[in-house]
Formats: sequence, C-alpha cells, structure tokens
Amino acid sequence: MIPGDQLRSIVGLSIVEQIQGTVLGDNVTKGILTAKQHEAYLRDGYVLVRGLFNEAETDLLRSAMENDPNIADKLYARQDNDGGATRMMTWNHPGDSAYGLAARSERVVETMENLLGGEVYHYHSKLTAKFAREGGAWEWHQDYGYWYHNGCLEPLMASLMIALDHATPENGCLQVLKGSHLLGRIDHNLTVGAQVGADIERLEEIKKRLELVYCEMEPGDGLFFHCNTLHRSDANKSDKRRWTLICCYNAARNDPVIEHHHPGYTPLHKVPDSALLDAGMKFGEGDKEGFFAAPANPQSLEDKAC
Ligand SMILES: O=C(O)CCC(=O)C(=O)O
Repeated sequence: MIPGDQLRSIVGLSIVEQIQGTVLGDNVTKGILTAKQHEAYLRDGYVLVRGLFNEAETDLLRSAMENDPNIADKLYARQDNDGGATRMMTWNHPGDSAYGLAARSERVVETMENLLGGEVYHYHSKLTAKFAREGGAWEWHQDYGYWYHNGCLEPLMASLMIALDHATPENGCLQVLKGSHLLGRIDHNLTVGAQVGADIERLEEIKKRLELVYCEMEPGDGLFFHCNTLHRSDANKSDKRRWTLICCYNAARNDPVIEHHHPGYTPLHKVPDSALLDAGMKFGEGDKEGFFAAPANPQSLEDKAC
C-alpha cells in the first residue's frame, strides 16, 4: 500500500480522504483485497477481484435471479438511445435470499467498509440483465451523478458488480475510464436519447486523457468501483447473454439528507461467507426486500430513478 504521505503528495489530501474515507496509511485489515488491490482501487477507481464467488455460489446466485418470481416475472426495461433495453430489477433491502446473503457476506461488506473507511449500509442492489441480441447500452455516467441528487452529501459510496455470465466486449461488459473518480462529480444531463449521462463536452475532453478499460469478467468475478468512476457499456449484439448483479453501498456517516426511493442509514447485518452455500436456493420474501418496478429511465435528474 502507498504510505499516507506519499499518497497525499500524489493526489492531494482532500481527494484521497474523500476517496478512501479513512485515515491515510491505515493497513488493509478487513475484507478480501490485498494491499495492492486496495491501492489499485484508490488509484484507478475500480478493482477487479477474480473468483469473488466460487462456482457453486455463482450458480446459486444466477439461478436465484432466473427463478425467483420477485425478479424473473417483474423485470422492467431500461431503454437505450437506439431501441435496445437492459432488463432490470432493483431492491433496497438485502434479506435471506441468495442475493441478499451475498450482499451481506463478510467478504463483501468488510471490503466496502475498508474502501469507504467505516461502517456501511446497503443502498440498493439490482440485476442488470442484457439478453442476447437485445440488451441495451448504458451511456457514460457516474453513479454519484445521480446519487448526489438523492441528498448523499459526500461521494462515500461504491458498488460491486458480480458477473453472473461471461462479460466480454461483444456482449456489453462494463467499460470504465481509469482514474476518472479523481475528477470529482461531473454534471449529468439528459442525453440525445432517453438516458441521463455525464456532460458530453466535458466527457469528450476526459476521454482524450484517460484510458478506457473493458472490464472482461468471468462468472463469479467481482468489480468494486467508486461512485465517481465514469462507466458505460455497449449494447449486447451477440448471441451470449450478459447478466450482472450490482450491490451498492453508502457510508453510514453519509446518511442522505433527502428522503427518496433508496434507504437512509439502515444497519446492515453481516453474515459469514459460508451463509450463501449453507442456505442453498432461497428466494426473496415478498415486500421485505423492497423490490420496485422503477420507471424505465430517469427522464430528468428529478426522477432519480437510479
Ligand atoms: O449493467 C451495466 O452494463 C451498467 C449498469 C450501470 O452502469 C448502472 O447500473 O449504473
């Protein structure tokens, strides 16, 4: 890990503190990241962890998504600008379902605690399902570009994308602009089509300077990424499905100041890493998780549908 003083001189104290949310120079004591991976997250705004969930766990997660009537029957469509659509389901509270246990597992929550520098809570989770040949694209955006408008005062938020299928450039894997979390929050506007995305003119300049990385993932891999990391994905024009589960977290000390469609601080009950396999195939329990059939797209930032 880069020592605190060195980090300070590389990126500046306030930015580092905003990103890390913790005392500089702390050791990586919790979670699954090595010191090098933690350092990569701080530098690049994301880190890819191979095999975060093993094959049996990933099979359970995938199967829960495919068969849970709370999800499979109720997917809504998030349209892209060219007529494609990502099928989605979003829920606020992780329960005892396979996907609730994954979101509450120590390996995930303690990693988030480490990245965000203290207690975290579950902000929401979502399935982003790109079916073969019809899965839609996502325009460049920062999650905090939306969440800022939800009354989250600081960018002390991060997400974990878990691949349920192979994710490749052909079927629309996530793309990130490396280091873009250091740019701070960028204004988001309605794009040419129907999505809210990062300011186009600023984005064009940013793209000239920062490296674009395609995050190819195997099932069970996990991508931890900062809420200010610019990301997007292409439409799935291939004959291979691309489903991912994304779990989003907020620092407990960043309790939103506006009531909105995602929860304020709610204690998160961690479970041992073994809980997912021990429980086996478990679905969500009705309204407990707070599933919602969100509108397909935010038509303005006031819709805050992300
Ligand atoms: O599933 C994807 O490809 C992108 C999802 C995303 O960017 C989001 O949910 O904010």
